[in-house]
Amino acid sequence: MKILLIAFFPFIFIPAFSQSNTNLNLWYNKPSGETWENALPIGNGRLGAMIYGNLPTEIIQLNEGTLWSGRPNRNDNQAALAALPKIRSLIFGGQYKEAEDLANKTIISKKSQGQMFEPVGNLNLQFSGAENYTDYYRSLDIENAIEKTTYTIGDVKFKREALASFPDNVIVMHLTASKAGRISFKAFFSTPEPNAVIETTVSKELTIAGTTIDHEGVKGEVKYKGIVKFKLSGGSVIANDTSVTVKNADSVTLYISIATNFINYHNLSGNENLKAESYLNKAFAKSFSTILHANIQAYQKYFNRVKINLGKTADSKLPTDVRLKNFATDNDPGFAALYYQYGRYLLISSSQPGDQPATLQGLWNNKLYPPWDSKYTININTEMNYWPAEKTNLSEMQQPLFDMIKDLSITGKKTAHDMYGARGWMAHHNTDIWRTTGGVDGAFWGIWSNGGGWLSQSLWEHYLYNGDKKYLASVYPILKGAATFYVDFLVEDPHNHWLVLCPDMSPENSPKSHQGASIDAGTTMSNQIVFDIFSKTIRAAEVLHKDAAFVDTLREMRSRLAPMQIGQYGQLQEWLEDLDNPNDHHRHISQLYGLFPSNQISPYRTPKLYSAAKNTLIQRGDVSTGWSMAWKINWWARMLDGNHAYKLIKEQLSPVGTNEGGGGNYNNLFDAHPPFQIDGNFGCTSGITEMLMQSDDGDIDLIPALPDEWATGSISGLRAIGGFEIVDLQWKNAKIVRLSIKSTIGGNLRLRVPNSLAFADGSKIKIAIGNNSNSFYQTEKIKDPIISDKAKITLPKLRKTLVYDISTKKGSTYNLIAD
Ligand code: FUC
Repeated sequence: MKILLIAFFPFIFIPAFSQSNTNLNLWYNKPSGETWENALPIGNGRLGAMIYGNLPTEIIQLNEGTLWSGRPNRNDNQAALAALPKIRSLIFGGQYKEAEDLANKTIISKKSQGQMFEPVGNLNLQFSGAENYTDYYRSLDIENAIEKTTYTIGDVKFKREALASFPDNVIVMHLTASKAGRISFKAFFSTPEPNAVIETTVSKELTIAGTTIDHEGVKGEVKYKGIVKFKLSGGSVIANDTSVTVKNADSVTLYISIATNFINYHNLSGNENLKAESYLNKAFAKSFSTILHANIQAYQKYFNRVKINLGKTADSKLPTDVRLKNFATDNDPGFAALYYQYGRYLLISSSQPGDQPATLQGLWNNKLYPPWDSKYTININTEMNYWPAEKTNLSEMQQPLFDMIKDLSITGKKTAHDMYGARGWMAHHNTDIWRTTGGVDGAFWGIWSNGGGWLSQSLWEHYLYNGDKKYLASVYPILKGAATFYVDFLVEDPHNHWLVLCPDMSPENSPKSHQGASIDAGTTMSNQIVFDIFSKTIRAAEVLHKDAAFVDTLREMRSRLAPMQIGQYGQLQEWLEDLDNPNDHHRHISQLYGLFPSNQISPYRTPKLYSAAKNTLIQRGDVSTGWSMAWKINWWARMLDGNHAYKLIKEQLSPVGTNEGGGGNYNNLFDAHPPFQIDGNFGCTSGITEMLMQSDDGDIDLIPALPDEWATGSISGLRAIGGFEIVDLQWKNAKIVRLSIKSTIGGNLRLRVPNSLAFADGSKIKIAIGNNSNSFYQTEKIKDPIISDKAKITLPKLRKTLVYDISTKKGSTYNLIAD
């Protein structure tokens, strides 16, 4: 029969993934206790909760994405424009300290330094007689987006299940027991919010309501309302003043609804009471099982698009906290795959269309004064949050980011105008729910004008993945606005006559020669960002047949930008002058923006710069804060060095506190700066993708950076630019054995692979020649670097690859096998 099947259906592709999505559980055999970072996150984009799984008192820590301190406000400093000529001349004259002092007075905001993402509080469930329990287990099943806690007391087995429903807009917890009448608890709220009022209603609901706090001179005006309603089978429910008591129930479902008066960044006229009630009433009519099944379906629509299998070892049977401890020494490829998918779970859970983008902590914060306000740091952190979105097939999750960029293009227009006398729009290095765009935190950090230039590139990236010209036309004005700001803000540097930003800085680093100041002109990252936003705007205008004169201006100005430079230590210079210290281990390596996420530095097109980027990576070292290590995984993947990328994954996936110098993970696999910052989670998911597939350098490069540990594996569902989808990729001993790619737009498919492939019917594939004709794969010409006489540059020795061209039709799938 086998022979017969092979004879008649030689080209059937059997999906290899039936085995791969097992074990997508974070699980533990002890409760969270006091530690928030032990609790497990659930979220539906707007509502977030951390489930502690505690006994005798369960804690459900609650968040709502629009619950922020403050009210609509702006934080520009109107003194900037008048001071600009003086600041510029101080910088060009080398008087950095004086320039920074003046910038502190005139550019840095004297108002809000950004508002804070706030918690609602904790819903506590105090179970009577639950001090002594056995058989304890809690888990977060990221394949089904559900948290479960189970335990036994005496002869009764108890179970709690919690989810944040995408379609039903509520958080639900379902409590069951193996014997009737055994569920009894008291439910009550506790909260750090000082203005909260906690009550019960005649319908025996428990409510929390209030207005958020004032912060840095901005009055708190976000009103919120939370309602918990209890559905019992058996038993009774009694409402006291500020608590609800459930007695002797067979099962209980808690429906938790929260809403605020927030409509958008300039409108707080919503009715939090009506919204919270309406979500609640609609959901309460449904059973837990109806809500559960609808939720799994809604969630899996996104989650199931990508499946990954990197292999499995005995460690996969261990609790998650133990796997985390062992990861540095054990071979546990399944743990890396779990962490990878957890990143996708977290993005789906914290960034849904119509809601707010993922903050520094995604959607999860329990503090009234969270680290860095749990807002948006846009000189790396927010961008990193969205790196996995397109390539791991979660394109829709970018929508909240796109909405924020659109808002910023409006608020940031006034900032560009008032502070810099420029057209277009800009943002400094932070923003918040009010879309503030002023400079904050002091000149050392805040004199950075690339928030708009960097963020808006994701609008172009989205087009590269979907090829939708109507969409491109709708976002083109935002791209154009970001480019226009630079057209007006760039100035000629008097020494080299390049066009540079001034004032400028390289995120949060300073060269020794600047007496502690970071302020400068024409830093490498800024030059790269301006180059990219100009190039992308030019290409967008060309696709849309628009703005020929503006395109000419951008081309002309782009040609006058400073080239990248290789300094005396063979490093890619961070600043216009050769000021890098080879012993500097600063967490930001902003000049490597050009290597990733940008594609200006390439092993094939710019080998000298590529080699310099490698020297910089080595000089800066590996261990650092969480997000910095996550960025390094992406960089080493671009270096085509899978083993070095894997070393960083090991360093990142270690218990917090293990590495001297920072980073690590908490038991719930929240990435640690420390403290918790979610960018590291997302950055790692992006990095692992880059190890398996890259599509930014003129082709689709498959398994470009495999570590030895992942010599055999498979992945399905990744997206590449030009609308290609990796339907199935399987490799063995670091060679591709099967590959199936769907073309959703058509056009030339250029593949770079480690071994020779043929079509599944045995026919040959054309070896690629010349430029890739696919318009989505065009790369920009990069100026030759200026190289210091002292620099030693060793050109890279690249692995051998084969490059193929397949001309594809929209909607067709191409099946390839090892030849
Ligand atoms: C930037 C980084 C810090 C931190 C903060 C939220 O300022 O330099 O390390 O991640 O953002």
